[in-house]
Amino acid sequence: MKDKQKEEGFKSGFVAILGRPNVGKSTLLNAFLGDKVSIISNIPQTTRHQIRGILHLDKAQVIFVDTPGIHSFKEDLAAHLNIIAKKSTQDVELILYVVDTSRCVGEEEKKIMQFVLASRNKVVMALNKIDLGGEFLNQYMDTWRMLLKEENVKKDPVEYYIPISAVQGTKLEELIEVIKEFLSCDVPFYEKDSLTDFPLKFRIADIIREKLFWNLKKELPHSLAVEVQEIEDKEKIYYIRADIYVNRDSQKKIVIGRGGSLIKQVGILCREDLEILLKKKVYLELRVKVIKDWQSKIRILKELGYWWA
Ligand SMILES: Nc1nc2c(ncn2[C@@H]2O[C@H](COP(=O)(O)OP(=O)(O)OP(=O)(O)O)[C@@H](O)[C@H]2O)c(=O)[nH]1
Ligand SMILES: [Mg+2]
Repeated sequence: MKDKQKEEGFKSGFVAILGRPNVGKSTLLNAFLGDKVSIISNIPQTTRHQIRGILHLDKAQVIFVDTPGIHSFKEDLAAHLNIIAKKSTQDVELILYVVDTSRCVGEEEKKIMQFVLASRNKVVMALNKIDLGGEFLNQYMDTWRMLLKEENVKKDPVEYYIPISAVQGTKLEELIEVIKEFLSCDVPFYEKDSLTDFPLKFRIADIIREKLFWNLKKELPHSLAVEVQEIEDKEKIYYIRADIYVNRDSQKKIVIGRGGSLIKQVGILCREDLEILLKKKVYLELRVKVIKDWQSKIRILKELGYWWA
């Protein structure tokens, strides 16, 4: 069967998209796919899952693995997001290491560089956000090369340094051509029409979380999670019920908003996206629940898909 599927010159493989929070990893994944698989916001730690997006090309299939941004906070959820990100570098052909050239290289970045180097993967460095001027582009390359010297590494694992803009689509075609060089399997892993294997329940929860992120001030998003409790397909309409978890009563008030205004606005935005995703009308019921310290409750982390055992 496999032999039948084999196509002359066909190549496929896995590529982990790795980097600090907020550098544009999910934006890049969506830009590659021309579709929205991973949620985006200007708040660090937006992505909380390992999300696979499948790019189908002529004679090639690339499975991109979007990951939570790596950082050094110690709280429970953050620690798990790091584990998810780091595990994603196992069994991949390539690490697509994304950096933000509009921000200077900080200590956190150096730790990520050390991790990337220690993982012994081949690497392509995507120097993102050049539409903002690329002020620190050279600093990233210099810091990386300095690390190689310090660690006495003779052969640079970064095989290409490519300045890109995920938002504007600059140099993405070139980047894909480069990535194709690293694919090593000769049969596809996924069917031709599949875009992602990210479970629908988590995808819907993430869409709701994205709209909450967009409507809330910086700190609160880290305190909330969304769990989809029910997805019912009633022929002409999807009925979806989801819970929004926060840590405190005061946060619940903020999420609901004055006279329910914020949650209503979030609901409207969610329905627009969900109806595109599900290709049907959607009835969405959102409830806000206070669960003190949900970030350290293993059962909840597992339910949310944030726990990697
Ligand atoms: N100007 C500019 N902004 C970008 C570019 N790529 C991403 N962004 C913005 O950067 C912010 C973060 O983007 P995300 O794609 O959510 O970043 P991420 O790396 O996935 O972040 P985490 O999931 O938190 O790790 C968003 O506001 C994006 O619109 C780019 O090429 N240029
Ligand atoms: Mg992300």
